[in-house]
Amino acid sequence: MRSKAFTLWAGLEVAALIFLGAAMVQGIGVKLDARGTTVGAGVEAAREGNSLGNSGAEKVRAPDSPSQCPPLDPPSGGTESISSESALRSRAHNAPAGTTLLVQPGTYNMGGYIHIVNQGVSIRGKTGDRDDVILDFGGMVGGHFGILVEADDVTIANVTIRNATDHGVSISGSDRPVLYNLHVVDIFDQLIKVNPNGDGSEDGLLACSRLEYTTAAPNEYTNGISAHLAHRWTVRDNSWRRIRTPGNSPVPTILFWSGSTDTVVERNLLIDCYQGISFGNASHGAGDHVGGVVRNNMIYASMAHDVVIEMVHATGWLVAHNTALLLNPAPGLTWGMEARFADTSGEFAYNLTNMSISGNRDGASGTLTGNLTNATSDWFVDAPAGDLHLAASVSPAIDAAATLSAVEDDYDGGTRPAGLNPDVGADELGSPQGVRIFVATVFRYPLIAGRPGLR
Ligand SMILES: [Ca+2]
Ligand SMILES: [Ca+2]
Ligand SMILES: [Ca+2]
Repeated sequence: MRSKAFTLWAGLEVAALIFLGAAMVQGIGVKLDARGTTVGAGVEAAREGNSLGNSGAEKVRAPDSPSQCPPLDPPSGGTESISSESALRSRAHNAPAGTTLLVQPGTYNMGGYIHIVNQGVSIRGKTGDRDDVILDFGGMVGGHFGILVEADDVTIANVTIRNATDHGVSISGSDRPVLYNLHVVDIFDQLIKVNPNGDGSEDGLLACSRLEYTTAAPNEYTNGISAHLAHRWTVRDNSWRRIRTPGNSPVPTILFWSGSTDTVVERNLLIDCYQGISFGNASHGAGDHVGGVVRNNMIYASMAHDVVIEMVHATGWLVAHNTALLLNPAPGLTWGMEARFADTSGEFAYNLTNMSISGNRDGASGTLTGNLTNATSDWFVDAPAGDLHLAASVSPAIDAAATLSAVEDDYDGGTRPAGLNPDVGADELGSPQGVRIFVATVFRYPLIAGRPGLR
């Protein structure tokens, strides 16, 4: 059932698609930003001084940790046990619709890409621990493409995907994909890609996953996820690390564009990514993204960075209750979040950060409500480790927000408000850890009834 608001927005979506038409270039995920900010020598120094390595020693509590992400429900259809890479590729391509392949623990040195073409054929690590099943595609350079999904209702879960060329997982306009409890690391191009085939990809979920480069992409072309023509996708409870290029090209970590609509990006942790969350892109035109919400994300950057939340050729968005501590901005950059271009409108509300928020870059109409932009590292529990939970007694942020109907919980899944009012930023201090929502029938959209533009 669609609300009146949704129907109106659907009309805009159609207009956006018509507008995009020939301008949309499939497969291009890199941001072509006119700002031209570049950063040189400071990067390596920042890396060397960076305490956030790739080991398990990180102190920060990641949103994708097993303690915070419940296991999926058991497969509903038939299952097959898989214990070789040849069987995995063969059965992924040939198993009957609805089959779940349960992959036994081990490291699988893939001899080619995994190609799913039958509806509902899914791949799950058998144990539920993504570290137990490693799909190694042979190298960012000279290896194989990862997993290509050309069927609806496909789940990929509980595995590590590494060392692939092109993409770790590519969704060809297929609907209802579930990407869950994955570790995706060191992929030549976008780690996750959604291509604008047919009517696009509807109701996708990327959750409870860790996505990263060990150091950086091998060239200047990557994103964490680049999604074209994606509708009602949710990206939540993931951690993202070092999504960046050797030359610091302005590549967003989480990018939804090319006529995408009603994206939800929430409770993600971004550490040392060059850019963060983007709806729309400067290389496109009006209507690049419609609707959506960016809420309760934590973004920490000690390495060189550009803006970390940007709304570009995008309308009807809400960017609320995000926390961003940004310590190494590109030369000349004085703001960390922006709305850009005259065809862009939406609201920044109750974000907590240490850099300015530009609501009107290049004529944009981004309203600013109750944001705090003077945070310092000592406002947070352990900023050097990327833990941006509020330290006790950070008086400017505590209880300083008004209630937004679109933000009922916090970064931890705790209920807002604790105390008199909601706190500014992603953390509600003193709110108990919530149980993350994963009811099978509604998990793709664990949403709050009545939010404009969402169903
Ligand atoms: Ca579709
Ligand atoms: Ca409060
Ligand atoms: Ca909290």
